[in-house]
Amino acid sequence: FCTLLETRDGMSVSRNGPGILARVNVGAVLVAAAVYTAFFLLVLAPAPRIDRKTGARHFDAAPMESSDARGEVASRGAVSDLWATPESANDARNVTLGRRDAVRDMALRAWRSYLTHARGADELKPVSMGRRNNWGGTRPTAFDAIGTLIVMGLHDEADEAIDLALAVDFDPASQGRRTSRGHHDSDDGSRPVADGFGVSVFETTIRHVGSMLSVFGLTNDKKFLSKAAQVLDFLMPAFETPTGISLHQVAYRGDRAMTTNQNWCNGKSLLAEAGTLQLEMRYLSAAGAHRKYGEASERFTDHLLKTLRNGWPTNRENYESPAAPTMPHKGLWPSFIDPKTGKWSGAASLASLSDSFYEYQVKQWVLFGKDPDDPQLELYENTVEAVLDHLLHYSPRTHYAYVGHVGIGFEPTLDHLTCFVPGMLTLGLLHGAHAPRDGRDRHWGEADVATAAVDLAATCRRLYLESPTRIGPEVVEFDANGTYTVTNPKYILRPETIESFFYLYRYTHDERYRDWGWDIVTAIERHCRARGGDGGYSALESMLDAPTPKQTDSMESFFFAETLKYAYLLFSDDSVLPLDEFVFNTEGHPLRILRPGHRRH
Ligand code: DMJ
Repeated sequence: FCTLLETRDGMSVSRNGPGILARVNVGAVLVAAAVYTAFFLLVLAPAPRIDRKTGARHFDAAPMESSDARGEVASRGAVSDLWATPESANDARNVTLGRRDAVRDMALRAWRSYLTHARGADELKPVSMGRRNNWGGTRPTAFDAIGTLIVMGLHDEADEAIDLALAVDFDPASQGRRTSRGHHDSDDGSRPVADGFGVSVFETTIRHVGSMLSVFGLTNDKKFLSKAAQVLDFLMPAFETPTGISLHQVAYRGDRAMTTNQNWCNGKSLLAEAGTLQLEMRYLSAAGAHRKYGEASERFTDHLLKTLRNGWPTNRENYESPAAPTMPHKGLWPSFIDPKTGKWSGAASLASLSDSFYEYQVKQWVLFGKDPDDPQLELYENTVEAVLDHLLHYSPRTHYAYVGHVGIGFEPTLDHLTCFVPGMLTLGLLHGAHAPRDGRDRHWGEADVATAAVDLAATCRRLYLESPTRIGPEVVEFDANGTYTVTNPKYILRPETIESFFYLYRYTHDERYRDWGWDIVTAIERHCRARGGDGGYSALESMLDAPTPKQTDSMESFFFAETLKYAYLLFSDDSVLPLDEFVFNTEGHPLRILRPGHRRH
């Protein structure tokens, strides 16, 4: 694989947009759009080669310029006015508003379908139009939908979502009363969490607590702060470990809490879980609740800093297997941590076991006042240096920029989850995290970081564009020729790509990000809108199976909290949830930056 330095030459970026992709003459495209589109969809859509032995599907990736040109044709070729090439600024604005309203309609239909078929359940089964209680009756769909419905101006719907959310009783003292109340499948009234159900500390913090903190910021109503504290009180037993590093889950038998890590983790906590609670818990304390939440979450940060002071990454004492530490790079943390000893183990990536931990470094720095001496800034700077040094690769010949995994060596794996990285870097740029500062010795500057963000986002875009359904894969592996193989073709309505387009649009105001986002929205509408359903959207078994990929009858709550919200914001003005007033948690819940007068933890 080419290194970053070898392949960076010739690529340029400016604050007004990337210069890496050739644009075609949109006027000419418009004339032939309908014909081209039919032709493109039927004839030119990239067909995977299928390996007869393994069944793996390989893509002979096209050079970047031509793939983008094909994308212009594809994105502008439909009959709907929403694809029309605007002739004036006024037309352009109408197209954008039309797209924004189309996303709002998607949200409204999906929410109504949830209410009709699964009101009060954890999730809607969008195809069979049934209900699924796979989250212990904690109603993540209701919690995750509230903020999106508010932002879209759907206030009656938001009020109903709020009622459903507030009715879930997380009070630890209530849990023992659950069986006598026979509540679990009832749709109305207050009800505790399902008996013995293992509630994920991470998921519940980012979805339920994040939602309540966000609605508190949007409404200034303190009952949402109290609810956030109630949910966290339910979770607090998970922090009772020798190091204070939290465990994966809490379950209540009666009112007795039991905590464990996941079986497959061999007693370890995950970086993405223990390290992605701080934004919410610190915020709750800073907004006026008890200090214990922020303090409990910061024991993890203290441990990070202690590890750094103890000579990490070169001091082998920090590793569980000192003979073979897998993590040689400062700023890239191993994925597992032992909550008893604090020792680290495992490889590093910005994918599933670690992702949001990195996202929360810069977000904590911004949310808690952008103090230049905040250790979160230093952690973030270390991470960005290490990512650009060691994880960011460009495929030879085809020039896909991607963030892989690193353990003993580099692994050329690209996960959809890592498509949040361009957005994270762009947020850092927007807030000046990469600006030159006295006393900082960093060898990657703003222009390098911007190039990385733009190039990574372009790869995420290409993975969508080059798929037969125009939906991006969950995981691909690159080979030495610059070709990639889709190793996990599922699509579970993930938001990361459109999320990054949102940040990049706010930073550059380059309309291409809106066009790219619109392509994703239309692909979701075409393939994920539940067949046989009445408005819900379904995950897909394989994004390779055009023209009718199998729908798996699942609609995760982050489709509301993130995918639809970021799409809506992409087509909204900067004044809607402005990025100098809000920081989005990893579930897309906007936390209002607290002003003086609010106590800070
Ligand atoms: C969301 O729950 C959050 O964004 C989390 O950080 C990662 N995974 C999903 C969305 O893909």
